[in-house]
Amino acid sequence: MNGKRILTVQDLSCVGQCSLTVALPVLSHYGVEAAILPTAVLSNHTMFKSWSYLDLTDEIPNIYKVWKENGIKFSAFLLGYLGKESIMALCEQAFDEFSEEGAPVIIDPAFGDNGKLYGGFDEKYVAAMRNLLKRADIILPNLTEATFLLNEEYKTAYDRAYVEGIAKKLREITGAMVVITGVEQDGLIGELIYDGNGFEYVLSEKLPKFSHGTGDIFAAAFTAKYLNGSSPAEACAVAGKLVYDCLAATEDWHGYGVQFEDVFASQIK
Ligand code: PXL
Repeated sequence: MNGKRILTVQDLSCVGQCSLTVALPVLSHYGVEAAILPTAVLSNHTMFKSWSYLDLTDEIPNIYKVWKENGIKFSAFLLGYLGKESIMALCEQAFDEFSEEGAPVIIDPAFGDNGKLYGGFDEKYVAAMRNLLKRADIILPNLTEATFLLNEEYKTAYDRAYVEGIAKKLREITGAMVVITGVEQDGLIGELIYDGNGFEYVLSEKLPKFSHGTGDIFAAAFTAKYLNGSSPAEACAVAGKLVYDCLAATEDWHGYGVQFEDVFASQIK
């Protein structure tokens, strides 16, 4: 294999840019070949008032059978919105059967934001994700997901000791490098990275804007940069800047995600 071929496992939401519809263009933009395993097909993401949902759990074993016949392997895995607990055992099977040697597993738990679970998720899903994260080399929870995973109180006003305590506990239960996203300090926003040694913050200006799908953009850009040799802090800085630029390029919240196309188009000389 020339470059890195990553398998990204996430839902395919037909409308409202998130998950695979952002992971694919972002991974490609940063030079990583992306293969996909769609976990479900939705009419649109779950922040619209209603959605249809086709769970693909039953199809995945058929896909795996043929991947095996064709000797397909991956040099990394990026997991996002999985949707159902039944997909998690299938992800573990993929790590066992389709990994090249040393292929890193990067998991964004992708089940909540702003102190709440996304529609359709419950404590059972969170518990299953807590278990799956033990297979990860790097985890990318936002602060909401981090607190649900630990059964801790979600706070919007906090100090360094609070987030560093959370990062430490997540490291204890998963053994992974912990990258907590959406961390706010002194009016800035960014990530706290904890690899079991020191704490590293990657912070920059916060825009007074919110859009769903930005976590998926962050995860894809972070992963591509990391796979291409950037340190976790460098990968966070690039991914954070991309999210900032995308939010800046997007009008107010409209349900359709951020306009990353404008950002990428403006970079083409
Ligand atoms: O961006 C996270 C996400 C991914 N997939 C689906 C979602 C959401 C957030 O709401 O609904 C289907």
